[in-house]
Amino acid sequence: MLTIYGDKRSGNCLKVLYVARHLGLEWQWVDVDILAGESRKDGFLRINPAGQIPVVKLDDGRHLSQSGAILLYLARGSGLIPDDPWERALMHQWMFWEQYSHEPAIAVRRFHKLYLGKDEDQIAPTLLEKGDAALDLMEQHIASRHWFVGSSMSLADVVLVAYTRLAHEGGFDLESRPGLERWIVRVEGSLGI
Ligand SMILES: N[C@@H](CCC(=O)N[C@@H](CS)C(=O)NCC(=O)O)C(=O)O
Repeated sequence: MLTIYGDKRSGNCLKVLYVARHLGLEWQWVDVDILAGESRKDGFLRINPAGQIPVVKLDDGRHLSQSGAILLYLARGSGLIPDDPWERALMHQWMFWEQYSHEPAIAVRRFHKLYLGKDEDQIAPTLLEKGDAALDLMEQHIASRHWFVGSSMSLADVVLVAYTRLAHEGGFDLESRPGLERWIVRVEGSLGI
């Protein structure tokens, strides 16, 4: 059975849960409280020296971290990864973009507001600018499409939806982005969330 170490408020951890459920894997969840410093304790650092969640433990005892690496491993051979090399490359393109240009603004702003309870004036304004730019780029891409890549849901949709569907908790406006709102409902429906 797969063991997922995570926090159910974390989009990066939820990505793993969404895919495990979608693929019908057997899994168990172990809560890790990052605010209490649990991911930085010796026991946890032995399974991920980077001190971060999510981490999964495989049946044979091996551990894997980084949500993108975990998803690519779990979803190997499934319909979530396109067979076509070009579409697969486009999926990777969106996954890498999410980690560098989306999550560091949208998830981090949400973390400041939701986890740390900061007021607007205590949060760097660049996070809002960068997050809005990411959401605008997504809206432009998805407005005329059903899925980010190709003709069915892929890991690109899964990683992008995780924090986009929670972006309002970071103070981002989704109502002015109707293509994104329609896509979120579509992906949530397919993932059963
Ligand atoms: N790129 C990593 C990011 C992991 C990450 O930032 N995890 C956060 C929770 S969402 C964490 O563990 N923070 C605690 C810490 O860094 O001490 C991934 O996608 O898995």
